[in-house]
Amino acid sequence: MERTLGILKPDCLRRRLMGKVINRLEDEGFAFVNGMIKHLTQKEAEGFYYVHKDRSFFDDLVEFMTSGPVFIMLLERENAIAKLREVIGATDPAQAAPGTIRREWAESKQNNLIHASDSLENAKFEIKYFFSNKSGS
Ligand code: FUP
Repeated sequence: MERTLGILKPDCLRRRLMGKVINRLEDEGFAFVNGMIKHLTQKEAEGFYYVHKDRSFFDDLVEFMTSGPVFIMLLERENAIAKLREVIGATDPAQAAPGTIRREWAESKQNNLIHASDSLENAKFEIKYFFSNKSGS
């Protein structure tokens, strides 16, 4: 079994889409190992998206990610990292494959509802970032 980190972003909570997205994740075979609702501080959002710090969209991304609470999910499934990426779809909802979460419900490249770790290395970093070692990674 593999673990990955997902985040339901502020737009997902504001639009009351958590239930729909969680339902979809469970239908895809993901088990919830841990989860928390958290309003990220600027420091937490900046640290989480550190790899993007030099990108033009970084400041807007941090502002958006701190604009309201998020739901941080520790998820488990076989091949969880790749499967979650597949289920959420491409960053830009307009480019995402039909049936993916972002294509179905997301509004824009920035307001794209959900984050998912994109590699084993990043999943380890991201799980530790929010859940430390208490819940295992
Ligand atoms: P993803 O892994 O699909 O979430 O996408 P990236 O890691 O490339 O980008 C992280 C977040 O930055 C995206 F979810 C949304 C935001 N972003 C923009 O706002 N504009 C862009 O052009 C690219 C990314």
